[in-house]
Amino acid sequence: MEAETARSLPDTVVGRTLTTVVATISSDAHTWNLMYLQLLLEERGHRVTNLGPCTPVEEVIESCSAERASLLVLSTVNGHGVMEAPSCIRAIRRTPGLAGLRVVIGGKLGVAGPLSVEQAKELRRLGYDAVFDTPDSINRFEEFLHRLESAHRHALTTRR
Ligand code: B12
Repeated sequence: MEAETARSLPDTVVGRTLTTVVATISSDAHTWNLMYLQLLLEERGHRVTNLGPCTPVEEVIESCSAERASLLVLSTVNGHGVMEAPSCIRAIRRTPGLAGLRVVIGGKLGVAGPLSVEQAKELRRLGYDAVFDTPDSINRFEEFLHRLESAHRHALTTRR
């Protein structure tokens, strides 16, 4: 019965489990940030595909489409994020089938500390659902996840 219900959903939701992809931008070679996020998501019971460092945007798109992911978590710390993030989200939002994908980005996006309010706002305008690059980013991300998990649980129970 549970499997039937899950198959009829538009995304891969089983109970409160989200199907997630963790990736970075194509220039970024840092890996422990990705491992950290993978473990955080797995500890909350979510499925994670970690694409590793220097991820080409084409691979991110391919993986999110193939996995029918609900959430893409982009992490970048090398300081190039602020430059690469716009083209990345434009390519994702242009892709048929990924309109409903939640996409967040975080880490150390620039080289001068956290982004300005305007820079973060511009990234959200381009299509990111949230931008996390302040010292309290993990707490804010967990609050975001909590809201997303509740919304998915609600969607599942109302479709039964
Ligand atoms: C190890 C390291 C490297 C290693 C990486 C090896 C590897 N396999 O990962 C090597 C030597 C390859 C490297 C290279 C470079 N690095 Co480096 N590196 C580091 C270092 C020392 C530690 C990074 C780390 O592993 N941290 C542990 C993880 C768990 O923490 P984290 O990355 O900070 O992530 C946390 C948060 O940022 C946040 N977070 C991250 N992503 C996301 C995403 C979301 C959604 C959320 C909610 C939160 C979040 O949560 C994580 C847990 O708290 C940092 C300095 C430091 N102490 O942080 C510099 C640092 C990241 N590197 C830096 C730089 C500049 C470089 C180089 C450009 C240096 C150079 N001139 O060549 C290159 C870039 C290479 C490339 N192509 O990307 C700078 C970035 C500057 C900036 N953004 O302002 C840093 C901050 C050093 C510094 N103070 O200048 N680096």
